[in-house]
Amino acid sequence: MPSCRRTAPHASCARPHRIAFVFILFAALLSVSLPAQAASAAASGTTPLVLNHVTGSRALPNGIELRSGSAILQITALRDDLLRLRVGPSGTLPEDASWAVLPASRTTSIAVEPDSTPHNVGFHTAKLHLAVDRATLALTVTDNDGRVIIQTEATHPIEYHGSSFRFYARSPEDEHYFGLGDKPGPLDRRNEAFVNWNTDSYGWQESTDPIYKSIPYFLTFRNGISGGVFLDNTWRTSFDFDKELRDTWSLGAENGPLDLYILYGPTPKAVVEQWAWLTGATPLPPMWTLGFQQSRYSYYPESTVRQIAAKLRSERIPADAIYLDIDYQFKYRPFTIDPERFPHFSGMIHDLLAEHIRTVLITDLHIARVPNAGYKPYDQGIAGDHFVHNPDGSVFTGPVWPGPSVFPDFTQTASRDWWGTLYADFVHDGAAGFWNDMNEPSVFGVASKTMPDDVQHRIDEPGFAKRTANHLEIHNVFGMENSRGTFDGLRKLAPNVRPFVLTRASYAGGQRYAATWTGDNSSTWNHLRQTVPQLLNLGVSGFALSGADVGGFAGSPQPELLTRWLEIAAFQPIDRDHTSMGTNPQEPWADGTTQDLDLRRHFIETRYRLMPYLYSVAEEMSRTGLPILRPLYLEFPDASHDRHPLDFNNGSEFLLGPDLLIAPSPYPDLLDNYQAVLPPVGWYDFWTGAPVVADDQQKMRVGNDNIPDEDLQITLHPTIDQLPVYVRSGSILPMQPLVQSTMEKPSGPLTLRVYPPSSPVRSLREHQSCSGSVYLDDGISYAYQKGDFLRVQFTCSRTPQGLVVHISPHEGTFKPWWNQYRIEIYGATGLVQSASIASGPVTAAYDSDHHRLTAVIPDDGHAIDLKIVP
Ligand code: NBV
Repeated sequence: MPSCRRTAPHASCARPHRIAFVFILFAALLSVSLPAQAASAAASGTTPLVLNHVTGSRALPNGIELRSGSAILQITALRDDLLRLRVGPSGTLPEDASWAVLPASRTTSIAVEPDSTPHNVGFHTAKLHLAVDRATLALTVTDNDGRVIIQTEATHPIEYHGSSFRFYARSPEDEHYFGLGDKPGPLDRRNEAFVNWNTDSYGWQESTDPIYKSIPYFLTFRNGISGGVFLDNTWRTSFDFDKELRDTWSLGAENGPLDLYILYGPTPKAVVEQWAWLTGATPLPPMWTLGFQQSRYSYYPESTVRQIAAKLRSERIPADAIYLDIDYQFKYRPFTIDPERFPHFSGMIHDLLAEHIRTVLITDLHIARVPNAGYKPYDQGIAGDHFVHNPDGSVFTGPVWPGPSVFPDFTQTASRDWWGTLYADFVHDGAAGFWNDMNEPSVFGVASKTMPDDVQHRIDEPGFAKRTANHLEIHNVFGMENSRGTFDGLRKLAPNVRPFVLTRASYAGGQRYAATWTGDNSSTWNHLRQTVPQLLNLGVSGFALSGADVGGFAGSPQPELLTRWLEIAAFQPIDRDHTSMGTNPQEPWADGTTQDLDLRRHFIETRYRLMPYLYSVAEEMSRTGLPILRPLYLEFPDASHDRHPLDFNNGSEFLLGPDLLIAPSPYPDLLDNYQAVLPPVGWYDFWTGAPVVADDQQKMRVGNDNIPDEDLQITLHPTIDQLPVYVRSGSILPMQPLVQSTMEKPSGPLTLRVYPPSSPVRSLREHQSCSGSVYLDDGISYAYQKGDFLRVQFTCSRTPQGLVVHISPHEGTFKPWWNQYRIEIYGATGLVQSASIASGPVTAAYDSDHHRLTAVIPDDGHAIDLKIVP
């Protein structure tokens, strides 16, 4: 019997030859889950529509149009490396509109060269070849080297069952799949099946699916070569990777368009950058969001919030933000303040700001249905007809935190715009960020946990036909459009301030509006472990700025768990300690020994010392879409001997930006030794500065097929006071003196940690180089877009005389906080003969404990070279 474990029953459970018994066995389930037409097709025994031959074809300037019986298919090239397939089963193509894809990208296309043989019809671009088998409609996309990027299943590539459809493709046994957002489970999606239906999933576990987000997009990886597949369909969609059918992946939807984008790398990085081209990159966040954030459900009254802020400072835990959860509100009504709990709301926010702590407010989307109570969001929303309707035209009401509630119709531009105005008072009060929770949308008291399927949403949006859609179509984009309304509203209210919005639910492309977190995880070791694959998959799915509740939301962590979690999260994009109502205190000083507190502080301090690097990585993210947290395969696609993706230990290792590798134990609660894999480029220990296993490094070379995987492994012994962190040799890492908040100006030089390639400075004879850069701006405004930023590039190169560190002149007008560089050259084995800059010799000190030479040189904005003669 076909298995659809983890998935709601969907059309993929039924191949044509299995349909009869599937219908009998799952009749009850199907009638619940399939859309009306499909269910009635099932009931009446309607034959599925299988698109399996070409009955006509027509070349288009940018692609090809095919007929298969009653169906029309259009395959076009948006770019040389990006194709789009649209299918209309009854002869009309679906509406050309998208919530996810940027209009400018969706409407771009390039000219293609038609290809036709007696067997195939298709076209090619400069990078890709499409061939469609006339006899079977099997589609094959290959690159110029003949490597298959995607190949549909040969006999039944596409099937319709009423309005539901399924698309089947071949899954070679060495192909791997990543993405689909933060769905729990292993990093590699192979052998799993998933459903996309945004769901409030308090207490989710490793096997729970679906959870909060729907990102119907995945990245393929085979032999170091990557592609990407995006099903732009907002209905309930499902993906199966080799689970139902061996050697097959499939995707489908219960309704809506078959609108598929096929991306081609060939590197995984190129795929990630294409995904950002298609759906947008995460915008540059305010710098404070990269600081440590303290939250709980809920800090109140006001005195408690002040105490937490004061304690962060007195315990010298660097921090940038405090979150106020739903209890700050009057009767849980969004956009209100409980006057008894928070008598001096704005004053409190400003007092916290004076302590360099910003306030983030939760603003759920459910508006309390309280007519004639002077509640502006309800009164205005009703007056403007901004709420979602029932089929009979009345306003839909469902219970959530404030009791009976109504829901803004976020698919109408005017209603989103109105929603955005609700933030005016809070912005005026000085709140710095906003948190959109419960936006799946979550509705209490019903088994579905959400709105009824037949609730009516009005689509009134540029690029879309104006129409009414039922909830099944809009559900998965509701949260994204909620966060979009928030983001756009904040842009209007404070045009020169970068908004920070944190959303729980979203859809593909939602990274344009909000950062995200993984919802209500639990305070268990397994959930700590889950954070890494979740955040990595979110990152390649576009959500490059994300976090998991540090310490876990449900339950209370043991002291060691909280310590470990704070250690690991210090290297993750959003570092927010958050917990549920009724749990034990979970701030860094909670429970544990003095050693625990010291360690927790130390790791948060390390994050702040790394802020120049972290912010520079965030800036790269905003230009390219590359995530802050990176899977090893992204940076090292061909590092393993057989070019499988480096997801060793099921993705427990991760990179922070391109240069830092963090290798926590795959089982962080165990004391056993464990193996970590280091891609073969040479590494330094971040903490001690020592080159890693120097002897072995000589064997390590990227892409050397002769290197068995064991040569990339190191054995680590876990202890609570150590988290293995390595720096890629050949990198230059900018770091800063310790501060207690990103609002505090660091005092002293900018440190540049120079990690020369391979062996120690003294013995090096090779001409090899290293590089890095730093990006800085005011951290909060858009002035950087007008040139008020700073970028400096650093390189090091080995010359016959020694080593030269070259620093480029400042680019941009922003004046940094430093006027000196402290250059630390790692891998040194002793004092050097001389160190000099153009104006003369400089002092270089040797520190054997850290295997480094240090020299401090001035920075006046011009280029400067530091020459070291060993
Ligand atoms: O607003 C309360 C919580 C919030 O703390 C949490 O982060 C969200 O994921 N919220 C869910 C609603 C209630 C959860 C039990």
